[in-house]
Amino acid sequence: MSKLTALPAWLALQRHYQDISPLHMRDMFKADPQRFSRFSLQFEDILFDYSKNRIDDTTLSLLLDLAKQSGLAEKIGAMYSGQKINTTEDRAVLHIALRNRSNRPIYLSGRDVMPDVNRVLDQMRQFSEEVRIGIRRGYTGKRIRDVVNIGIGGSDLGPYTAVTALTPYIKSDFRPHFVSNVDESELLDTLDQCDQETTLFLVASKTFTTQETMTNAHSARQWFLAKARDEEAISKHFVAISTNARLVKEFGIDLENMFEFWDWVGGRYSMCSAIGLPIALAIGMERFEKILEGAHAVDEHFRTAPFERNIPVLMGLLGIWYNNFFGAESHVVLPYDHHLAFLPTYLQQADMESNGKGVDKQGRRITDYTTGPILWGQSGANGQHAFYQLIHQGTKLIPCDFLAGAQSHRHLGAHHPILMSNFFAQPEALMLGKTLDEAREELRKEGVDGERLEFLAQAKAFPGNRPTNAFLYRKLTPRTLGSLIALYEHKIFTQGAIWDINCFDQMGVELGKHLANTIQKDMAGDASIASHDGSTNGLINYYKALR
Ligand code: G6Q
Repeated sequence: MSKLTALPAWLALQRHYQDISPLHMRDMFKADPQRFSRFSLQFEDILFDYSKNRIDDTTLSLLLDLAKQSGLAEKIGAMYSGQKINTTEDRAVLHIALRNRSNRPIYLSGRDVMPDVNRVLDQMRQFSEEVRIGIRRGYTGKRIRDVVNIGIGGSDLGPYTAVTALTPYIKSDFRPHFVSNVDESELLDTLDQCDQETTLFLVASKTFTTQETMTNAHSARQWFLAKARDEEAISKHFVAISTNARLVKEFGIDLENMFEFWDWVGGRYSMCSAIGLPIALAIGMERFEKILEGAHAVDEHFRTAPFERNIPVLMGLLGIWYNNFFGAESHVVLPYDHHLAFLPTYLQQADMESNGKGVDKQGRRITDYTTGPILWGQSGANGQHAFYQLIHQGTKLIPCDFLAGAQSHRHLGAHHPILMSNFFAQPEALMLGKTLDEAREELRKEGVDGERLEFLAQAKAFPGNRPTNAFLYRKLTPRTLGSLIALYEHKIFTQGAIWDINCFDQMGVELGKHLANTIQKDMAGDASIASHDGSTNGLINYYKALR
């Protein structure tokens, strides 16, 4: 038995689950008119309503006991004080330093990291302003119009999500692009829209060794030189965002044009580092700093708020309640805010790469509890016309997060109120459901009776009692975006701390990379391959015949 499942709070939660699981939230709301005010919290203008969860006061107090007994407070302290909590890679985890607007010293091995953080922020400010106002121009003197970020995973998803989320703040004569996939279609489709004289490439790679990114960067360089015909011009059109100065130099990028970050910034936690340069270019450095401010405010909340009023802690605990006691396997994120359409994809990496682990921090295989959920989602209302059926009436329990802004950036007739009516209706429907009697009554009114009525009533009844969280904020501003991202980051941390796993490595992505390198060699020539398993040999040989 693991240490976690032997904790008194864990055992008490197992027993408590037997009491809670037969209860319906419909009845809990009827019995307690104060349920919403007791189970909701506000952080700045973000309202977090968690009252539509299958919990009561005892559940919460047992979950909070679990947090305490798992040493969550000490683990938060260890992260904020620069301890090397990423033990497999022997690294500290200090994305909180990237947005430490208080400038309070944060020490890593006795050295304050803040001067380095501030130096790179200054460099980003100067560069992005010079590009935006046209001081820094292309090799023929024309203004930069297209910025192409070449990066993948953590060096792509964060800035892409932020730039998409903050579309209303982008200068109209500025076009951001993101190329991540090694499939040439993505790079070529992007380059078709660009002109060498007015395009700036940001090669974003922490290691500067990633195969996809380096392949795309070399092809972009060739495309650029085909017109510019002068290697000197590269410095005006290529910059690097990396921790690896040696390889940046070897690529031919002047170190003056390198934006540094550090090994204590995990790829999927790097949006607030120099990896955010495309965001600063798109919306301006001042607004980029608003993202940092929003994230910092949540970092302080996570660090200082008592657990019972700590939103990321509660988000994490609620997830654990469903994941480990109800057996829920997935978690869905549903933004009713079109500009956040990419958030579920971003969170997929943040959550699944962090908490998709099967070994605990002592290096033991985890056998008696489950870790990170499958995270998925899509913007509302689109999902309603696609997969919500399964959430409402399927046999699986899928906890949901709904997010929406009370105000939209642009206005058109009744569009936004209609969107919001759906944002309110779906969690209500998921919670209330529709009883068999209600379904029968509706059918009777429609003139259906007898066996047909009973048959249809079964299909039309909804069990309800499906848990949802709602996040309602004023408007999707840079600050709000920063706060939302940090809330989820710390939720992930909370869960990883309780599951006793390392959220900050990603060994699981290595095996495929390694095999791809071997296979690339096997793909040369037409000779038939026999060195892999039967299926892989068969596929490679069929590919050789078709290509
Ligand atoms: C994120 C992962 C991974 C990484 C990419 C890109 O946490 O480590 O998604 O960001 O593999 O790596 P580079 O930035 O080194 O190219």
